[in-house]
Amino acid sequence: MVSLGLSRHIRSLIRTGSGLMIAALLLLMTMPFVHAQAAPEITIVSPKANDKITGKDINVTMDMKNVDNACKWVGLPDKDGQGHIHAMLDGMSMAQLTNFYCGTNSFTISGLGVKPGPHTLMVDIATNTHEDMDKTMKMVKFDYQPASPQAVPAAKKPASAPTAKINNLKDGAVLGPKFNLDIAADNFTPSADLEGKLNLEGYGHFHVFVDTQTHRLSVPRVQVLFSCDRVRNE
Ligand SMILES: [Cu+2]
Repeated sequence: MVSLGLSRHIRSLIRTGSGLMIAALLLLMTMPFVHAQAAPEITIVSPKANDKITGKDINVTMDMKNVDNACKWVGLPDKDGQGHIHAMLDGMSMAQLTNFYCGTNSFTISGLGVKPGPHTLMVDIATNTHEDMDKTMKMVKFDYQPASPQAVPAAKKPASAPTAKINNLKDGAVLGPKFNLDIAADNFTPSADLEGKLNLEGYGHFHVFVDTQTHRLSVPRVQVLFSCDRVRNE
């Protein structure tokens, strides 16, 4: 009988190394088909290559695929299919990060401190813990020619070292699931428009972390990171 002979043959193969491989193959063939998570993708819709931008600021629109970019995921542990946008102007490091963007496919980069002439915008998708997904990186070169270039303000040398303080939260307060944060700073002017531009004494922005003892961005598992100037500054 052919079938008997075949099964005896398979049994004898299974006793050998090659038989183990066949057994593994048979097991794989009987497993339900599992869809792999489609890779996140980003494309820059505007500006287009070599566009001349004559407005005050740089408006950016993107198309994103296979990523849920809701702001509520930012800072949580990494999860496939979740992430947000990192945008960098004329560089590829944290120093040129104009900001991160979530919950939207468009954003505006302030023209403050951007010199007229050619510039390169890079965008990529970052994981919840702000790790760049290098394979998603896209770039576009454009010509920035505003009617009136915006120079950065004069540096403000602080009288003493800048300090930040949290005004509205007490140690041990029970909060959630959402809470507002009221931060103030002395000897410091927060400016989102200067983010990712050259350092300017007396100016900067806030980073906010929850559930971490570290303030180094390279350390993974930072729970929440926001950077902005939309806080009360007294
Ligand atoms: Cu990020």
